[in-house]
Amino acid sequence: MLARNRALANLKAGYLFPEIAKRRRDFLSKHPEAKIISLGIGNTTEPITPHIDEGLVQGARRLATKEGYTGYGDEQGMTALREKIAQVFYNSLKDCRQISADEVFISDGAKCDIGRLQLLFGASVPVAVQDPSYPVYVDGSVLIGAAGPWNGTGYEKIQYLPCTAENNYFPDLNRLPTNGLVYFCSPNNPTGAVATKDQLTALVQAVKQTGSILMFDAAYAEYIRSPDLPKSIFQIPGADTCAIEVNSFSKPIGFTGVRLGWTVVPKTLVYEGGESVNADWNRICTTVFNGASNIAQYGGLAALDSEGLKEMRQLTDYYLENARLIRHTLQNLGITCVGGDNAPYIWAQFPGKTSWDVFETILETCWVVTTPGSGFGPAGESFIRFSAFGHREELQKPASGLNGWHSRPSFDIVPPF
Ligand code: PL4
Repeated sequence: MLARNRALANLKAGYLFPEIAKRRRDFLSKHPEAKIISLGIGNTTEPITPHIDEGLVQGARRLATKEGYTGYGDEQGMTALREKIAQVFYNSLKDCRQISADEVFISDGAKCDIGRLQLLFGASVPVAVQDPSYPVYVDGSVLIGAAGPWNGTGYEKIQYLPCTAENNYFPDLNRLPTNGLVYFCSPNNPTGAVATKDQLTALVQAVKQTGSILMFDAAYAEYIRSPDLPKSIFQIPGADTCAIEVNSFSKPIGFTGVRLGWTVVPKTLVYEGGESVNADWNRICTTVFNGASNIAQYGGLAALDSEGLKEMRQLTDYYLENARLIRHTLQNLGITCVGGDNAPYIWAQFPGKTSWDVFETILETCWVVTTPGSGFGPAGESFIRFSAFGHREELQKPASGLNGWHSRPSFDIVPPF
């Protein structure tokens, strides 16, 4: 009988987000009367805005005409969309390295790209991640064999880079691996921290000095409101010779279900032997990916004209206002938290408790689903992530306290939160 892929056996328990969904279902089966508020999985809740929706509708209508019908498209995406992404998200940014359309690869989302990008580097690459971080970086590394089994505190061979209150959620760059792959996410999921230009400059220099490649996840860049904070790694000098950027339409325009993202692989990025990473990524995309949905790409094009960009701004403003309300509520309860000003996540600390215990308490007493910080890495223990993706009316009953989020006992009767 065929043996199981050993890498799969190395994965600890289930993937974080289905586990949260399961606990929510279990709670509801015991308490069908509960009106759950979901601030757990970072899943958008507001409708797709009218102009962008019209882009999708027109894209679908075209397919019903002889002139407009298209079947398989280019695996790399529509040229018009690649050009528009380069122009809107990079070439119009202050100090950004100019990006050409053939450095932009359209995809069905950042998560899928992160999985496929690991094929570029294989099983023998040393991997470093911010701790805490989006679980796909680590779980994907385990799947490809670049990480060993769980040893009780972390996966073997993964270099965890703690990001804590003590280092202001920016890691010690002396701990980067040599000739390795370094995952970095800013605005950060889950802490909400956004790296400054100086911090990213130091990161790029350290990555270059160690001969590594930086995998920069900018999925939340459109939540940045402070004008001095970089939205792309390509605003940092030298990044075009050491970095790849993944990004997504999920969070800025609610395409979590529609599925559309992109990756920028500069043509100036080469391996040790001088071979082009862009050419290899093109080879991988054309081999194991068949292109993003053409309807989704028409929606993406609509999102990048002036009306679409206005809607993107309004939608991200909406979730940022949710974040402000959540953070205000938590702070009024005396809970220490960060994030939420340039990111849709609030990172709240519950000293002396385990994340899963706090998760259960909040669920049972407040009917609020959150995400336990320990699910993002060892340094996330005793933290809870609150997502700002939710309906405003649920957060505003009243906005003065978590006891307004439901009709049952509340946080403030569960000391010592
Ligand atoms: C739940 C840093 C959320 N089932 O939608 P995509 O694939 O373009 O983007 C996924 C993604 C990429 N990079 C970062 C992210 O935070 C996310 C989405 N993360 C979360 O709650 O942390 C959704 C998670 C989804 C998943 O597993 O991604």
